[in-house]
Amino acid sequence: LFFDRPTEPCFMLKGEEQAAFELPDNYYPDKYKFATNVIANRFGNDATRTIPVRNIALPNLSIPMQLPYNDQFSLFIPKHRQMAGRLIDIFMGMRDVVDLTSICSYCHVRINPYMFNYCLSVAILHRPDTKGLNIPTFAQTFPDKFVDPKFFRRAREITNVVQSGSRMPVPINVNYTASDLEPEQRVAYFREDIGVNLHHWHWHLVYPGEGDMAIVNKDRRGELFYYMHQQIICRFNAERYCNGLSRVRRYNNFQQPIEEGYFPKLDSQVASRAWPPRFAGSIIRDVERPVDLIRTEVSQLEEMRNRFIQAIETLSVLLPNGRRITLDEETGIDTLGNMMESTILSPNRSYYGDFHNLGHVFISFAHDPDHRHLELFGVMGDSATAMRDPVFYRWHSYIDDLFQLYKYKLAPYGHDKLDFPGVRVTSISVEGPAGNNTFGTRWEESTVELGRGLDFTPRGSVLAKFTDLQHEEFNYVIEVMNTSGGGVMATVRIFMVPNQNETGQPLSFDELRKSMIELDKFTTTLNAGNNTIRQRSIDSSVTIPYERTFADQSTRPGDPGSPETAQFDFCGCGWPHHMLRPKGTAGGFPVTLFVMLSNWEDDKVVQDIVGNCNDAASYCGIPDRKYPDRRAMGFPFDRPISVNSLSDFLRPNMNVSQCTIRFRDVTLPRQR
Ligand code: CUO
Repeated sequence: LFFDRPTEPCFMLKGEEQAAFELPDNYYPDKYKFATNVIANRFGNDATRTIPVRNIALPNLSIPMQLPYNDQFSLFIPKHRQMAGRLIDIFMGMRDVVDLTSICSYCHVRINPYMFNYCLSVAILHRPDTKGLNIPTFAQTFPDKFVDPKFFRRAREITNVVQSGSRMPVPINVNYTASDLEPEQRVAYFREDIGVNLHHWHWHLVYPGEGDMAIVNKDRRGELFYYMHQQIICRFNAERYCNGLSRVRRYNNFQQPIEEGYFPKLDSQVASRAWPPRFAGSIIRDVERPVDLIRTEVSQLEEMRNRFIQAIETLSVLLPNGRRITLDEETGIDTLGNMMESTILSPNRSYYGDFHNLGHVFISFAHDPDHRHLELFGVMGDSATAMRDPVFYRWHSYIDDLFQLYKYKLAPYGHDKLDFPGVRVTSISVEGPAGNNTFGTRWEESTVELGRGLDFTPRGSVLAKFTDLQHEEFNYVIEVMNTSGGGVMATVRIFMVPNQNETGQPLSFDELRKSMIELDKFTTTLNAGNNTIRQRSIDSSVTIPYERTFADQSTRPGDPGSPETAQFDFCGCGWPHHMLRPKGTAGGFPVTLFVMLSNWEDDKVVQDIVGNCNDAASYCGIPDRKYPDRRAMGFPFDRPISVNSLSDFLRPNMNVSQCTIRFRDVTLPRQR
């Protein structure tokens, strides 16, 4: 119930079970106290179940309560992160679920709803007694961060006029933020995809940078910050090539205007404000906003960048005590990831600063850096909305370039790392309804339940109908000859890369290597002799199925409360499966499919990985476990190597095939 209808008081909240909370008298906020009896009668009568709340000694909530109830909340703003860190600590510190419920019912009506939702989600993901609990999809709780506000007017109309059960789905506009005059609009289907934005929000939920060390300090989280965002840029560049756009230009000159404008056309239901736009040609300026406790200059951003580059050039990091640590091959990228983001794992935050987060802050306040117009931050200030804006990709391209500076410092992989003696991949191909070695894409129309995010409207289901990109499912078929003298375990690594840029020019090998999109990674046993490996696209280690992205309740397996159901609900982190590959073109967009088999003995991480959400590990890792591959993320393409072409790079345990992605401009309903 705490996730439903975020701004409705929890003593009147009723979900599927028609339940409401019965609060101790001192829990009612002042604005309702005069009418407590009336309210209790009014809503208590409707509920078939009331949940009594234990009257606990309330902890000091003054820090999280500094954020006004009706403001925006941003993980990129240091002060907001501190407030959230305190609230997470409070939620984590509750003795049991009853106390947690109690403090939540007190906070729900007082704490900023975005911050409350974030902190409670983090606590539920990490408390031993709540792991596996159902967290509704963020898009269901806060649909205002994902859809055109016109939807809400239609939804209010339909819920007031038509009984629940007879309501037709309300269409959500797509392609509504710009006209064809704006070239960036050609890739709006990617930037504004609900699943893509949900993935990004979930990733930052699973990998917070602030708060309890036990929550932040996850295996290789700094490296995963680098890799997951690097992959987003690869994917976005491939989409651009398919749409006749050049690769993203990195945003690296902070004195120059940002050419791209973005007008989000989103309304914040909590803040009752439209998200501010950024006009084309905006320049970031020094930010001084006492209200957000931020005072920072553009020159500081430049200084942080220079210090970061200096660390890479000397392969060493200055510690607060004046000593230096070396950036070694094994952990260097992980350290740099945490330094760059930054997180509390940064070895010296006061010196290297908070470069990436502050970039989001500067850009998101470009329209009102000193708060003179009392405006809130733009979409770049929120991990649930940042990917909508073209400048997100320009910023992260630059971030990625800085990480690549480090990768260029590393020695290329030699035969010892790349070869798998006795194993020869004789072919890789794709079979599916679109034809051999062809990926077929099209539009798909689906519905998602958004009723639980509609505050103060009549109860019941409200389905929203929306359209996104989809592909025909396919199989990879990999033929392998094993002459190593017996059975052997292998890791299969599958990547895709565009053959050409938007003008049809081939990519150089170094560009190609940095453009490799991971599609799947799995372990298999090779018998002696010939092997045929068939892998289904739906089983990708990168993606989660549509049902998990949108937590479509009608397809939940098992009984409520069963382990399968908990697993189904829990794991929203994962690239949305409907965006597995780029869109392609009507004429067929040429790509190279690459496969490598590596020796599992060199890759393995010995651990038990039964349990929740272990199927989208490539970009999200596995909860409470180590990243399940010992190699560097992106291996074997994470390091440069001086060869001229992909064919020069290939070893016997690798192979490629030439494929095409063919897009049909039709919209089909989603098949369950
Ligand atoms: Cu995910 Cu910049 O980190 O957005």
